[in-house]
Amino acid sequence: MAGGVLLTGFEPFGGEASNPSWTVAEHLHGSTLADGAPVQALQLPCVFSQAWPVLQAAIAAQSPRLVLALGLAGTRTELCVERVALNWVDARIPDNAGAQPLDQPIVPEGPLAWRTRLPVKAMVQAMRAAGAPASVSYTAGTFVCNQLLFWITHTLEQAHTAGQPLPWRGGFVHVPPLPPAAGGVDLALQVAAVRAALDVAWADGPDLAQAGGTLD
Ligand code: PCA
Repeated sequence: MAGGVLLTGFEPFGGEASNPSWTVAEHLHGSTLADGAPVQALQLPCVFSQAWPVLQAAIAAQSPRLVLALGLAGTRTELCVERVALNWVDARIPDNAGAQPLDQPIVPEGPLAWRTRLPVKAMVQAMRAAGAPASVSYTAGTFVCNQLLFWITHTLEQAHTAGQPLPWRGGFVHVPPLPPAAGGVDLALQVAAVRAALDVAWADGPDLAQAGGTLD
């Protein structure tokens, strides 16, 4: 599995019975990308103190070349490729261990935000080509998902700042609910979209130089 793709999803949280982010990741477990790279799926606890340590241990054990974390954004209606992670936590609800950190940095000495180096616009284009609604997002929220993306990007940017080659590449995609939830996107479509985005991320080409962003 060394050199492959590590695709994570989260366990259910907030009293829900399931989490589509894990359902999608699970469907891709054991598959291979267009150029043959194996995909390994891993479920992460929705716990502030555990999500990154569990992912870190899997990275150490599996030495993936690409890490893509998925999480549910229950009120979104598109797959959202996250561009930035904020160095900030403000939990609206307790995590699965009952922790509810309010208004605090994740890494007190760190920068306010990091960006992912994955080609987010090209990934969105691939998702749309697969027939799924998708867009670039500029906020991953202030809960466990944002914290995980912050640790992913913080780790990579520290290597970059130290002049080291990146040990792996990583990013985050928020998925919408599944039907029949309002705004739900079909499981097959979500799976196809994530797979298409993985192919693009794996290829490691330049991002699309096209207009994007938001004005609101
Ligand atoms: N979504 C939450 C945490 C776990 C998940 O799937 C979030 O967006 O932070």
